[in-house]
Amino acid sequence: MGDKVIITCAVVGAEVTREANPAVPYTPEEIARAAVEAGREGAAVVHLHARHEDGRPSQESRHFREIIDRIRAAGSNVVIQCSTGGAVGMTVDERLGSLVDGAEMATLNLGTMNFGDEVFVNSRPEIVRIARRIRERRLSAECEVYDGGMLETLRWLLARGELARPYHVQFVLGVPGGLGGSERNLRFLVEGLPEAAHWSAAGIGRCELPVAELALSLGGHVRVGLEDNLYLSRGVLAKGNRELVAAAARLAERAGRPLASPGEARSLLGLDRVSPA
Ligand code: KMH
Ligand code: ZN
Repeated sequence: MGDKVIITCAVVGAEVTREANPAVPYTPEEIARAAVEAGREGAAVVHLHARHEDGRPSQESRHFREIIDRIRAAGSNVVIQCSTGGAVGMTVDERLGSLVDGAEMATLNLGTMNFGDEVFVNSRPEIVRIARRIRERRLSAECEVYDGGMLETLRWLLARGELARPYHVQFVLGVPGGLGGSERNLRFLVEGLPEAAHWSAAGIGRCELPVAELALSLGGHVRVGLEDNLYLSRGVLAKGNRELVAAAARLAERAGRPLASPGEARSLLGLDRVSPA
């Protein structure tokens, strides 16, 4: 048996719409239900964004509070990770609205990049500001890496003492404007980590499951979910996040990697060791 694998489910994100897949959750109730179902299928961590009723992205604290309360009220123990990436065009102040009580991890996006036809802005001073807030809130950072240069920013943050350990790294491959989801790219990124760290990989669009399979074979963890990909297979829409998590769980079984429970994920990721600000 290989090492335990943490499956993260990115249940909604900021970009995907119900027009593209009717299973995309919008309301706090729908997002919480999707997170709970993902947990039942084997996800140990849920990566959360929020939406307004009409589907527009929201980083409002009240939405995140309601989602987390509903997840816990349903008896789910999944690790809660809140996005500080939000949506393209939001200010950093808006984006930080997600860091409410009950969050355990928060994302830290490590650079500015083309994000489809838009620009996702994360200047170095903004990254430092978000990293400091994550630390003040005693959360564990998940560093989102979309391109090779972002590993240099990771190294820079560590050298300046701006990134608290333990942190986690998520390689997000396949965003138009970032590195594509190939084996060569994932190996290049893993080999470029500045120090030993837990890492996971997420493939956008049709490379979601191939990237998951690759990450499993390289000893990494895995992220799937409707934020990243709307299809279960070519031309077949996923009926929900649970189907994508179940597909990742099958790949893990085939790779001989048992699934980490939320409790096991907390200790693997050192969430119980997050140092005070
Ligand atoms: N919505 C993207 C622009 C994160 O969650 O931290 C950024 C994103 C990353 O989804
Ligand atoms: Zn996200």
